[in-house]
Amino acid sequence: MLDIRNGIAVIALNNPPVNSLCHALREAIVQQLDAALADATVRGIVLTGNEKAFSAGADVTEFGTPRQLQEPILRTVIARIEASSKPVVAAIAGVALGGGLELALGCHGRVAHEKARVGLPEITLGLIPGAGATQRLPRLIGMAAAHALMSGGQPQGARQLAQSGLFDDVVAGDVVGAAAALVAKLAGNGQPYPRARDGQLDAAEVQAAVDAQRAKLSARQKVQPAYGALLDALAACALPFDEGMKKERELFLALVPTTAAQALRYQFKVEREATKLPAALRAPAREVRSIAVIGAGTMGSGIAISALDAGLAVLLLEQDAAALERGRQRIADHYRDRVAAGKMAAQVAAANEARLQTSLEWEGLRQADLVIEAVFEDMAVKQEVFRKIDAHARAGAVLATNTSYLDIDPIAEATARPQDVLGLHFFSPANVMKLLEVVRGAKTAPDVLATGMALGATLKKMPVLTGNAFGFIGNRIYNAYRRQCEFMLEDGAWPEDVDTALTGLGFAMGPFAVADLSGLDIAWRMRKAQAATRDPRERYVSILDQLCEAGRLGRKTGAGYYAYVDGKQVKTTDAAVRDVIEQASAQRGITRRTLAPEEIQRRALLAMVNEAALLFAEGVASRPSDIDVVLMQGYGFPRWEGGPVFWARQQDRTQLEHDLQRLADEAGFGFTLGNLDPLLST
Ligand code: 3H9
Repeated sequence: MLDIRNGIAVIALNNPPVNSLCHALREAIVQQLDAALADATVRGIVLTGNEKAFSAGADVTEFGTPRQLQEPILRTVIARIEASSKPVVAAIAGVALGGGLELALGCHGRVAHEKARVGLPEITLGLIPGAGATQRLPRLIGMAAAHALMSGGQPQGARQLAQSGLFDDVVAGDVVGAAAALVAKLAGNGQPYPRARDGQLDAAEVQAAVDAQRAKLSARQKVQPAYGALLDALAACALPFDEGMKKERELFLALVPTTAAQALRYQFKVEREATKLPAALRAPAREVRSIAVIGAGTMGSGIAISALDAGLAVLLLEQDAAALERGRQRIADHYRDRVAAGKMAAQVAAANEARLQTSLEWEGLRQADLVIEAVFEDMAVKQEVFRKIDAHARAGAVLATNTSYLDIDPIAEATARPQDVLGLHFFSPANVMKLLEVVRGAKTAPDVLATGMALGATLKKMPVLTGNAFGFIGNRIYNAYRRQCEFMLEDGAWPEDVDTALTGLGFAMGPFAVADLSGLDIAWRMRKAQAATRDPRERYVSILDQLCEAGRLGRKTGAGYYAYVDGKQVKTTDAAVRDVIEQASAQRGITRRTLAPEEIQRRALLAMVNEAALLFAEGVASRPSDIDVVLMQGYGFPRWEGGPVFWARQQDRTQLEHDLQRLADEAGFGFTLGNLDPLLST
């Protein structure tokens, strides 16, 4: 049934939750359009969605399936709208993303609500827009603005784009009413309806804009096929419109099956899954409106900022007045810098800061719904803190430890309420990093776990459930990866060989540059603590210990694996470090050899896959894909590689097993080989 208001048909897209343009919705649009065109009482058409979404674009679950190609495909729907004998205006509220925005671009006019957000996020899925945006948008808003929207992939506010030429109007109130008024105007003015495809572009300017952008492609963009393809599609704006459309289609279809696009679609799916607890563990969360953070160091202050930004009341507690003052100042500086950089309105920053209380007294804990400890990483210290928390927190409060390695059960047992205790492992800087490992102890109650996951969502983080095992998911895999990289130093590589190979794979930094940045002494302290229980038959690489003994603790001391001059890393390993590494090789009886980047990359990935298999078998991760989410969100694993589990699934199985066996042989005593079956078949 057509909804006709004063001679104008309103077609409202209806495919909850976000109006993704699945086949059934595409068919429904065409049917309604045909009905409106056939109805003599209808002068024109408003195409709209609902408050939350005009449309989030193509249905990503259809990609790579026959449904995606089944007529009417989105291009057909848009062409029908564009050729309509009655004017069609898009009324946009909520989000208009990807194919959703392309649908609006095919209309004869566009009216947006000022709070609407529009964008072309295809690049984040390893694709380019495939329903005409690469050809229509530059003709409407120019090459540079169109390229920025497509290559950035981030949605923009309609108000920001009000002057761009994308919208005919941006309104504060009734968007459908404003669109209807535009329809009436277009229907009555006797002029041809405006079409984005008719915009004029100068061929030489198109080429110059594309050349300029191609020269700016970063190394990370060059390894992802979509960035180059986007420029090829934009270059086709120099061709007649229909030829340009043909070129866009070819490029889009070629990208859909690439490994990068599959990996990015996989990440889209598994990131949403990871935030949901497995069915058996679901329970209603406890309410959290105020939190107390114990420890005002970098981590504690970061957690406090994250909670303040999310609208929670925060009590920051310290035992030392000077440390508390430093924490308070760090938070104040953060807000001052955000405002100065134009990233936060002064009123918002002031309101956030006003919700912060600081204290040296434990009594204040009584008001907190959730208490989180971020003190020194030492079992005895943490247990002592938890005894105090237990004495002061109100009954029913959730008690969290922000440990990155320690067993949370003895920490929970320091209280009389272990069922209320869980781990919340934030990553530094805690107000920036999205990953939050939510650690389940032996006695953690389901509603406490649910509260941890819900807090993650409140803080706009990616909460992932993990079992209580040394290093949880992330640090455990990272340790296995780093250990393998140390083996490669002994085998013949220099730190820069390993780091360059891994940044070549897409990591933002290699493991040795990361170690220097975070300080080698953290790992050194842990190694010393483990020395007594380490089996001497194990392959143990002592290079890091020797660097620390020589006072090379990383960037902060001006030297670690690398030397630093004026804070800048000297790219090649200096003679002193080469000596240490060569001696380590000689002591193990290894004749050093050159390792090709491909070997370095493969061995690093294999080490991760093996550890993933082990920890999944132990139940530390509840889904294999959670491991990929953790590595991606917390450790800079290249998104377009999908994660170690995704990577392993792309490999030839026989070769993978053969290479893992070799990895085990080379590691020697104590290396456990994981069983790939459960990991790769789940
Ligand atoms: C494209 O359009 C290609 C075209 O150029 C060419 C075509 C030929 N499809 O994120 P949320 C689901 S590519 C299917 O939790 P929020 C999502 O999985 C597409 N499903 O909520 C989730 O399901 P579940 C370009 C989708 O409020 C539920 O909706 N578009 C799609 O935090 C709620 O999502 C994009 O890349 C979809 N397109 O955020 C937009 N979108 O409940 C991607 C969402 O089962 N989407 N779902 O877990 C987003 O950015 C956010 O989902 C959005 C809502 C901002 C819309």
